[in-house]
Amino acid sequence: MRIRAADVIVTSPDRNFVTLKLTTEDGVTGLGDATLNGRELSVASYLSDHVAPLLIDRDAGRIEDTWQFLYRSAYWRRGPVTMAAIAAVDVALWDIKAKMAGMPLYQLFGGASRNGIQAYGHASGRTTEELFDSIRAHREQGYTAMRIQTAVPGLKAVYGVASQPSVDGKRYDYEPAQRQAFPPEEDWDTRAYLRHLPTVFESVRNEFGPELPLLHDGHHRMTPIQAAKLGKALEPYDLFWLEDCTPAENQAALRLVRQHTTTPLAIGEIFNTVWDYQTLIQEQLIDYVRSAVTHTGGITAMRKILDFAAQYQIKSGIHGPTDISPVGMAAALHLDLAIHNFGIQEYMRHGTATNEVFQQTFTFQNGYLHPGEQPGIGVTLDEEAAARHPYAPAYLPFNRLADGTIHDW
Ligand code: GCO
Ligand code: MG
Repeated sequence: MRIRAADVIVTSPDRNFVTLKLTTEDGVTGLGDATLNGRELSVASYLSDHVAPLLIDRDAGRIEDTWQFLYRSAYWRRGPVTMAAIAAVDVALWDIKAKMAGMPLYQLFGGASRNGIQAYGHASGRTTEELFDSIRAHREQGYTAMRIQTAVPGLKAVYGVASQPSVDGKRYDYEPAQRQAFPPEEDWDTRAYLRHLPTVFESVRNEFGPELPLLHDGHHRMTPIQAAKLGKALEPYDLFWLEDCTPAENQAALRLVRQHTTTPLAIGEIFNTVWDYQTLIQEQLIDYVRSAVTHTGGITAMRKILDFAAQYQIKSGIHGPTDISPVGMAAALHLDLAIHNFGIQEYMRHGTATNEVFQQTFTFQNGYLHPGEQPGIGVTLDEEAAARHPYAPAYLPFNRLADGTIHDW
């Protein structure tokens, strides 16, 4: 079955998304997510200028061969733009293959290994009171695990903390990228954060008890020794994981953190190939793999990373913020359901406009996600609705210290 068309659709319902739609000679379509937050148009160009022309007349069934062709023939390997583009092609081809087989995609991976996929939500607050309200609101929505982020005394705004409860007064979600022409500037002070955070976890445990799985994202801001200190300080509060405690490109840094703390570690949302995990997995320096299907070369590559991790008792924690489109989320859910070494799935729900553009069969009930039983990945794109939301420039923020130095964030 030959590929006849490869269309790149950029749309901005609530936020920007880049989607690849492949159509075969028989009219079967497949979707892939190529959204790279704040750099969306670079992947759209990579796909439409350099990849789409190479796909026409290729056999849609040759997924592994197409992956290897795109990865190796480009000569310039790895990198977020390349790997997001390859991911979109890969997921679209898996979608087509599963539709042709008449099965939901997870069946092609060996079928379900569990009944549902435990998800964690993003509880946050500027104050303890707001944080507690957010935890309660997430519980009402069914979440059984939560990431905890708060403001830090003395800092104006902290990434990952909702700036205010949204209109229904119940959701405390934040949007990673702001629709503005320049990245928003935030301030940062690691010592103030290290002093404050353990007190937040202490009050959450006192209020909500020992059972609720709690996660935290350090967002690459600490040095190895600071991360080690935080991991140790948080041990009494029994975290499910501490995420991105140091800038992730230095894998060896995690050795030092690991020597000092038993707090489980998760890393990898900015990684894009298995090579970024080589030391971390082989030396068992982490507990959870955080890559997104969308940013890591798709399902073909993600399955290999997770199988590698499984040999070392390392589990999945697939990235699922709002900048992963419903197409990228659905792809993750089919993997989550099928693999043995599933850990947890991040799930920040999308807004109404996004759900109108991307119609989904996946469900979220009693804290568990399920990809649904429709053949393929279970997402359709309403192209007329997509056209009503043109691209709008949006940027992630960045950090400066009190003296003006740019810091990791
Ligand atoms: C997370 C993240 C996100 C990312 C965002 C970048 O753990 O969900 O850290 O908030 O920063 O997805 O685009
Ligand atoms: Mg993160």
